[in-house]
Amino acid sequence: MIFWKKKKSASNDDGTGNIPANIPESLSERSQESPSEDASVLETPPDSQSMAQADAPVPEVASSEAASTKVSWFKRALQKTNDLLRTDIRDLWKSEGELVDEAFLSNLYAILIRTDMGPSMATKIKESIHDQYRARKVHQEDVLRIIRDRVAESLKSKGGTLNLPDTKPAVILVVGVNGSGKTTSIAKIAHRLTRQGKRVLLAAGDTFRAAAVEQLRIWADRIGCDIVMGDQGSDPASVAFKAMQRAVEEGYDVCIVDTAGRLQTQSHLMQQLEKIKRVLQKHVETAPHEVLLVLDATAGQNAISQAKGFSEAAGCTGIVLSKLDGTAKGGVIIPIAEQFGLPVKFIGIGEKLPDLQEFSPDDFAAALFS
Ligand SMILES: Nc1nc2c(ncn2[C@@H]2O[C@H](COP(=O)(O)OP(=O)(O)O)[C@@H](O)[C@H]2O)c(=O)[nH]1
Ligand SMILES: [Mg+2]
Repeated sequence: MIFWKKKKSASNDDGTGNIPANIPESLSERSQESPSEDASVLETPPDSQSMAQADAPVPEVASSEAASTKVSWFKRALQKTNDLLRTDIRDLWKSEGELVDEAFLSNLYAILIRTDMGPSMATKIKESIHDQYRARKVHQEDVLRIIRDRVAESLKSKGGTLNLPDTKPAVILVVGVNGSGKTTSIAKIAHRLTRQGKRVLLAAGDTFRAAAVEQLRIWADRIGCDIVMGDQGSDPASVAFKAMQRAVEEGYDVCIVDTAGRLQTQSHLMQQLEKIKRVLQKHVETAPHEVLLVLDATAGQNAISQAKGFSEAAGCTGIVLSKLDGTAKGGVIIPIAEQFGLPVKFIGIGEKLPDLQEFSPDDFAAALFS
């Protein structure tokens, strides 16, 4: 078992000179003296080489915008969806006011479905427009307003913040399928909490792949928080145990536990998750205080719906919807919020540390259909 302390310098070099896939860029040339104060370091995205190896999208957003207002933040997140909607909806109007007939309504329905908002929401919107404007002419702004209102209404009370106790340590367990964005989201959450003045300890519970541990270690180093790691292939529950022991003894505010990707059908891995939870509870009876399910917004509605059983089996308490920047189907958050019955705690819109925001239904609806 290795206890990782923040080092003054570190390198990704694995001896071969290769940068492992899927991890933030090398820290070898960066000063780690006071990383949490150096925004430019914290906001630097992973380098293009590791990104290409990971076959993931390169972030398109400028980090300087990260501090802008929440609505514009959501606009960035939903830019692709917003572009699609605006172009397609605009195309419905051949003249200033368009007659609301069957053809118009079914064209509008088809556009809404393309955002992945799901048939139930799209039907509600279609019916609202039908009821209010049947056989009359409707303007584009009125349609957008109705869409926005219905979406905001259905998402109301579907947002939520982290529900952490005042007692130390608060424990967050992060679960989901492979590649959904667990480790990156952990880094973003740890960064957020660290900036709020909390002492955060990470537990590298994905012991299957050495690169997964290394990925989290580099993030920890960059954020300036501590990490507990096990050897590759070691029992993730033992990593969780050591991390919790340390978190309690050394008075950390928050302990965040990373896990390997798993599916509900992999019963041994589901049992392993149960074991991790039991171990956490040995130290803090009420732990884990949050079990966050990370869902990849680009995975498509079916893949996401399949995670419902997993969410129930794993006792999830909230959702992190990652990679909203990479999809024109940002409407997917609507069926997610409806089907899972869980609050959407955060949405992710990029690979950098500030690219995470608490989910706000009103801001989201405003940004999606502005
Ligand atoms: N564009 C984008 N990429 C993301 C986001 N979150 C994670 N990723 C990328 O998705 C890939 C998988 O993420 P990772 O955190 O390793 O997933 P894990 O296997 O669930 O731990 C990596 O290349 C990340 O950089 C996001 O919000 N936006
Ligand atoms: Mg991971």
